Parts: sequence; structure tokens; C-alpha cells
Amino acid sequence: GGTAVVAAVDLGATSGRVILGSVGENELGLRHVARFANDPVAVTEQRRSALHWDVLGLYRAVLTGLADAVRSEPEVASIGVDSWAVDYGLVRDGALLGVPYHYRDERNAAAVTDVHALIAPEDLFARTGLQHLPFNTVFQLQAEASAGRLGLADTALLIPDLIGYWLTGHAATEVTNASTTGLLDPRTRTWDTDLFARLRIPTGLFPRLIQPGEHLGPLLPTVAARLGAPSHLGVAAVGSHDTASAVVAVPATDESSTTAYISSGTWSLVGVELPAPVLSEAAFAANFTNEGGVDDRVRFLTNVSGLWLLSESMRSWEAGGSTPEQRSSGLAELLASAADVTGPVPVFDASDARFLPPGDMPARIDAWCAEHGVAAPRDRAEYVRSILESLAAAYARAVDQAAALSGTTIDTIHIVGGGSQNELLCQLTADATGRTVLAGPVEATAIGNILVQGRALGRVHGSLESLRSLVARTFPPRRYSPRLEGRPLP
Ligand code: ADP
Ligand code: LRH
Repeated sequence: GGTAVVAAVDLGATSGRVILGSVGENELGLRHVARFANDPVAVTEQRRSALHWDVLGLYRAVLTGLADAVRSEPEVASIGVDSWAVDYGLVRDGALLGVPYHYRDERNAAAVTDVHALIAPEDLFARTGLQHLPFNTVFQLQAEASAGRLGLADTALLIPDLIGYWLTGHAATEVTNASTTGLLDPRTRTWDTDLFARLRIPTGLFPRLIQPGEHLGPLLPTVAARLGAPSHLGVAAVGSHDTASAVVAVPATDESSTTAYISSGTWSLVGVELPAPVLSEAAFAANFTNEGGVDDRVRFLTNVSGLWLLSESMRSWEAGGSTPEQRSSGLAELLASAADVTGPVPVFDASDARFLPPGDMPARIDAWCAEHGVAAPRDRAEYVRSILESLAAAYARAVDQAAALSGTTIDTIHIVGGGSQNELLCQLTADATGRTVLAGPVEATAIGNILVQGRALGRVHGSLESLRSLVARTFPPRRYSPRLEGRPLP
């Protein structure tokens, strides 16, 4: 019983945060301690521009944030770390061997061809349940092997596991994030060792699997001293794939109807939660994925290019600024102008591969429009409107597919994450899908991280459903109903 205070470290592809959470049977409070940009760095590699994560900068920001957290809340009982999926650091004898690559780096095309020559795409799906994304870890490891780097490593640590290793000295692979590697069997949630062998990846590359809620280990004494923390403070495994933590905090309470979710941030992850994977040919053809959820649930979803399209457009307009705060005020202005657009705008395929790497998104939208014989947007407001209408159209298609492929009926869509604050996008989603949209909470990922820690500490109990009802009571979502054709914005 009682209340515990825990710290959630949530590293998104756009920004990271450290959030303190107080959690008890009827309590769920959040306090933001630190928020920092996560800007990748392009460096020259053999005359090309390669894209890397600034993991040391992120780790420094994590340490600073955790030190502030401990200062303001000396009773903090544990720390949980989640981040974006698929990326990793290669390690030898405990030392990081190089700067981790960003999944948007363009080195993977050749690796995809190499892997598919060893195992056909449909066989990969049948074994791993994972949708084809060119940056799945399995392809990145192939690229490392071709570059002669894989053989130098004795260990690969996924990003949250790398942070956990630096904090505690304990190496493990948290299972929800392991499910995004393309090397895990979704039925048994264990490594597909036969696949490792066929792809010539050493079977011991990833350290032992660990489940959300397990204790990773206490902080190393040097780290505890740096944070001003007591030596017994430790790190707990959470759903370390950010989307797994976000899905924990979807405030779905109506068990009689099936709800879909959109975890809306840099990406939009659109799908449903299921008890078992769907490995049908139809799911493969629709590019749906079966990622591992907390409590052995399956996250049956598809990746829709998300607000990346908007943030990257803003970068090319230099409408961003460098801090998360500046970026959000530039964004508010653009969204207001997009809400006032009344004429038609192009609806383009948001999942087109051309939008994956960093670059001039408005120019790529123009190119898509030219190829498809439709008029391009004319000003920034129209670009923003076009991006949001295109995302809403992609969501509608994905929700219909999720329902059909899983044999469920969906009448409500929960939108969680940073994008749930985008009122225009929420309304357009309700309109495009013809379904009720329930928006929020914004910090679903941190909340899911906090709840899993709180449950491990025995401060909250029960199934994900009971955790979700606590989220719904604490952060009642905002409702958007589908508008009939031609009715003006409210
Ligand atoms: P990630 O976890 O992938 O870094 P977030 O969940 O933090 O992403 O969501 C970031 C996105 O949320 C931004 O790209 C932006 O489009 C959107 N966003 C952030 N603040 C606001 C706001 N005040 N209004 C509307 N949208 C917002
Ligand atoms: C969202 C996310 C998503 C992955 C992508 C790489 O942050 O984790 O679930 O597909 O990043």
C-alpha cells in the first residue's frame, strides 16, 4: 500500500524527458523535471553523410535530470528507462565501440537485399511477426557485418539497455524492445536462435532477456554519488520500447467495445492490443507488426509516418528554434493557420519511403504531387493542412485494416502522446475514420513507465485494465466526434 515516487526517463526521437511520478492505488501524479531536445548529428563517413544519435549528450542530460529529480524528491524509489526502438550500441569488454546509428541513416538498403537473399521477406514475417521496416535491427546488424564491425563486438545493447548498463553496470535486453529487432519469436518471446544462425549473427550478441517489472540492479556507486542518490536506488525494467509503455497508459475503460490506439509522436503507431500475434499472409501484405507488449500482450499495429513530417518541414522553414519550448510556440502558430485553410489540399501517401530520411519535406511533398498529377500546397498553412489531412487518411486506412485483420470491431480511437495536443489532427482523425477520438494523455509513455515501476514496488496492483482505469480517472481524455460532411469546425 501507500504511495511511491519513481523517476521515468523517456527518450523520444524528437525530445527526451525525466519525469517524477507519484503512484499509489488511487494516485497518479506527474512532475516534469527535465526536458531536452534529441537532435541527431550528421558526420562524414567515406564521403557520405551518416546520421548518428548523440548518445553521450543524451546520457548527460539523463544524469542531470536524475540529479535534479533526486534533489527535489530524495525518496525516489526507482528509475525506469524507455526510448525509441530498434537502435543499439555495439560493445566490447563493456566499452561502446562506436557512435550508435540513427535508424534514419541510409546505410540499410544494401543490408535489406543481403538479408532477403538469405531468408525471404514472408518467412521473416512468419517467424518474427514484424512488419518490414528497412531499419529493423536485423538489417542494421547486417550492415555492421558488411562493414566489418559486427565481429569486433561481443555485445549489442538496445538504447534503453545501454543507458541502464551505464547506470548500473548490468547488461540485459528488455523484451518489449527486443521484439522490434526482427530476431525474436513473438509466440514464445524468446530469441529465434535458428534465425541468428542463418543470418550469421552470434547467438549471444544480446544479453539475457528481462521482463518489464524485473529489477535490473542498483546504481553503480560512482553513478549514485554523481546523482546524490542513496546507494540502494536502482533501475527497474519497464516496457522499454516507448510505444509499449505508451500502450500501457491508453485510458481505455470500455471493455465491451474494441478500441484502437494511435501513439502519436515522431511516428504514429496505429493498432490494437491482442492476446496473441496475427501472422497471416494478409497481415504481412498490409505491413502490420506484432510487437511485444507489457504483460505478454501483443501490439498489433502499423507504423505511419507521424509528426516527423511536420517537424522536419518546420526545420526546413527554420520555424523550429532549438529548445522544445521554442519549437512548440512556432508549431502553435502554424497549426492555427492550418485550421483556417478552407480550400482543398493534396492528400499524399504519408508512408511513401521518400519521407523517411531527413531533408526538405515540402520539396518531397511537391515531388509526390507532381508525380500524381495533383496541385501542390501553395503556402505553409496549406502544407501543414496537407500533412495533417494525409496523416488522418492514413490513420483511417490503418484502423480499418487493424479491425479487419484482427477480426474486431473498432468504434473508439485513443490518441496518446505529444500529437494528442494537436486539436486539428484529432478532429480530422475523427472525421476521416468516422469514429470517436479520445485524446490524451500527452505523456502516456512516461505514465506507462511509471505505472510498471509502481506495480513492481507493490503500490498499484492488477492487470493493465486496472492500471488503465487509474489513468482514465486521473487524466480524463478529451472527446472529438466525427463531423458530418460540410459542417464547419466547432
Ligand atoms: P517523441 O516521443 O517521438 O519524441 P512526442 O510524443 O514528444 O514525440 O511528440 C512530439 C510531437 O508532439 C511534436 O512533433 C509535435 O508535433 C507534437 N506537439 C508537441 N507539443 C504540441 C502542442 N502544444 N500542440 C500540438 N502538438 C504538439
Ligand atoms: C516510436 C518508435 C516506434 C518505432 C520507431 C523506431 O518512438 O519507438 O515504435 O518503430 O520509434
